[in-house]
Amino acid sequence: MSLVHYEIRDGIGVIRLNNPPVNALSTALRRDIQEAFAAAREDASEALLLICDGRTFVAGADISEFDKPPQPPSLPEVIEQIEQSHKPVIASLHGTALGGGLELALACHYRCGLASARVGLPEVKLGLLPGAGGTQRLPRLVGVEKALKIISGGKPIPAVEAEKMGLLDRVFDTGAADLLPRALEYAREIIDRRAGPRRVGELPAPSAGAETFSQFRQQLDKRSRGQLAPQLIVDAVQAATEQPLQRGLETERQLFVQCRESDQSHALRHVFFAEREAARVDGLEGVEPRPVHSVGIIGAGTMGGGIAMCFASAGIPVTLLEMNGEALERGRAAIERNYATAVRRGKLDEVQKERCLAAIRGTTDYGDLAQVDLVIEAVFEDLNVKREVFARLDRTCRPGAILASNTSYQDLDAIAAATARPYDVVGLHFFSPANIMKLLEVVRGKRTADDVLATAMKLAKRIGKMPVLSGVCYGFIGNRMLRRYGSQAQLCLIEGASPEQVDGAMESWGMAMGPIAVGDLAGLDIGYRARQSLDDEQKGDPRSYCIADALVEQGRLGQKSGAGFYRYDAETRSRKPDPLVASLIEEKATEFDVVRRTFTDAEIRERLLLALVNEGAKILEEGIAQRPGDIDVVYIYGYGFPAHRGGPMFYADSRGLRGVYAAICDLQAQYGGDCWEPAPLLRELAESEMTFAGWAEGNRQF
Ligand code: T1G
Repeated sequence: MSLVHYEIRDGIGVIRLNNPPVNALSTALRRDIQEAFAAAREDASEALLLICDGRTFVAGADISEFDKPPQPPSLPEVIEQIEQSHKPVIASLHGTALGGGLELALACHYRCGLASARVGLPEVKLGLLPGAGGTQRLPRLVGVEKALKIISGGKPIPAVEAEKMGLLDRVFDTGAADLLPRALEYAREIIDRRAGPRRVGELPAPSAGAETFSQFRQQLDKRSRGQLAPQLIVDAVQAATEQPLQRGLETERQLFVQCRESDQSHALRHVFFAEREAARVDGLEGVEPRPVHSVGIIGAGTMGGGIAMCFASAGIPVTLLEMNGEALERGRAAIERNYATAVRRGKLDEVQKERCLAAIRGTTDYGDLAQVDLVIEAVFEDLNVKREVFARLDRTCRPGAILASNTSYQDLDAIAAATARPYDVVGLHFFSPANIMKLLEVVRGKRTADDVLATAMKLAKRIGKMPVLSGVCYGFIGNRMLRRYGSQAQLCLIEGASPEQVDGAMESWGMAMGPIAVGDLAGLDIGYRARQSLDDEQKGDPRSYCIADALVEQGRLGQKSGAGFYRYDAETRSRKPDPLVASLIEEKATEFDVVRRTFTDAEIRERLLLALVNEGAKILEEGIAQRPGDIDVVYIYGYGFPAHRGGPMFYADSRGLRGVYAAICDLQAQYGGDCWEPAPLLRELAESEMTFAGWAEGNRQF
């Protein structure tokens, strides 16, 4: 059955695409488009209108086809056929016309659409560049500077802004139901004024001096360090200024293939699908979520306030409870400051800010939580405190209300046991700052009901979070792996590396921030306090926390106290090495009889990354995480792992598990300790020449 419907209405040939869910340009759709345009070439239509069914105009090439051999017709062929049409072709946009979708629209002679539509070339987010003329046609329409920013940034542009820059010719401020009639009117207008085809490819080649490109490359070096696609995008756009269209299109194609075959693009395409798969809980298909129309939050501190903002910004009324009026006031003031910052940064306007603030009602009375659909506890990270809160919620909240804990480490089953309704209890582990960080670990207790889980996963998307399911263990997925990673970083310090060498090694590899600086950012006192409630065995190797504890005892808590492992500039918060810390590290090495030595960056990376991989493999085989891709999503969105390296588990697969396993055995022989006890799953996969992804695929088939 064709994915394209064609009919002539008032002398206009309407070509309507219908390839759910996002009209991605699959091989079948490209073929059907080509046939529809061939048929329309000789019929009585005076102009052609390209429009889509469903929620959006074409959202791009079909990403799932990139790992398969290309099938004809290629998108450039289809685009060439459209642009060469002797009848005027009008594209009618709604939803998100992205990537190949926008390139399809650029092949048309005129572009109209809904004011609510957005257009963009997000290929760079997949480690790609526009491969169907975007780097050649866009600069001809909007100029080189704008084209470089749009393509290397990958962000969608609202239709009204696109119209201002000449990317769209007409914008309709109306609803989706009116799009077709308005687009037909616009097509009729073009016919009546005998405007004829207007080919973007025939516009004069854009011009820009060589310094435009060299300056832009320098800017890129800062913000997309080590990434291939942004650099090749500049090459492609520069070709548009130096070569005629056909030659420029060939150059673009070569650069596109180079990106598509790159490890970075494979990694980013893996992340694209892993994010979406992580939101699915195996076995929950068809389970009906419970409705959530109101939320209660306990604790108006940094976390509670940030969580309140997530719901208020999604239009869900919040009752924010604190122990007393003063604490409530402090919490509310912090929320107001955060919203004011968001307005200053253009993330929302004053009206939206006021609407969000009005959605948050403060109280000190538990009784005000009696009717809410969901309560999230974000109180002090102490099991007894949390159990008391849950026992009280159990007595207060209506039957069917979901009781969630934002705990980072405590045993969710022990918290649930404080209530008579453990099936209503779930973990919702937000990451600080909760109103900014996308990751949300949804923790499934032993007795969490399926519909409670389904509610949590759906609600996560509604508040703009990236949900990943975790089982119950110390630290769930992310913090459990972070503990291994952080310990290795500390051991490298006491054994001879400096804080700036450890952080430099990881940041030059692509981590957003090095582990030592991360500790200073979060606050060294958090780990210090958490360790007070652990026995020596639970604390682990004292060499991995003795330096941090000594710093806390000297009042050096990290950025918030102006000094931690580094000294911080009060204004810029930029970090500087501190000789006092270097001496403290030497003292601790002596105290623990550690003979210090020099480190290479490669050795630091090997220890920190393989610690993540080995713990991730243990988390997988214990069933704490559903899939290796889920672990990748956690580490990219919660801990700054470079997306263009795919996440810890994808990185291990791309290295080859035999080599990874052998390296971990070597580290075990050199250092011992349970960190380097190879995960049995890793050994098994290494011996059978498998990957984590292959293992997950096999699991899915059962
Ligand atoms: N190809 C294949 N599947 C896609 C897809 C695509 N381009 N976009 C979305 N899907 C699937 C997605 O996996 C999910 O599947 C479902 O659609 C709903 O997506 C030649 C080379 C359009 C803003 O990068 O940004 O064109 O999980 O959950 O939140 O130069 O999807 O339901 O089975 O994200 O409403 C460029 C990628 C491609 C756009 C909608 N285009 N997509 O968001 O739904 S490369 C993109 C998105 C290219 C050309 C180049 C979003 C969305 P499932 P969803 P959503």
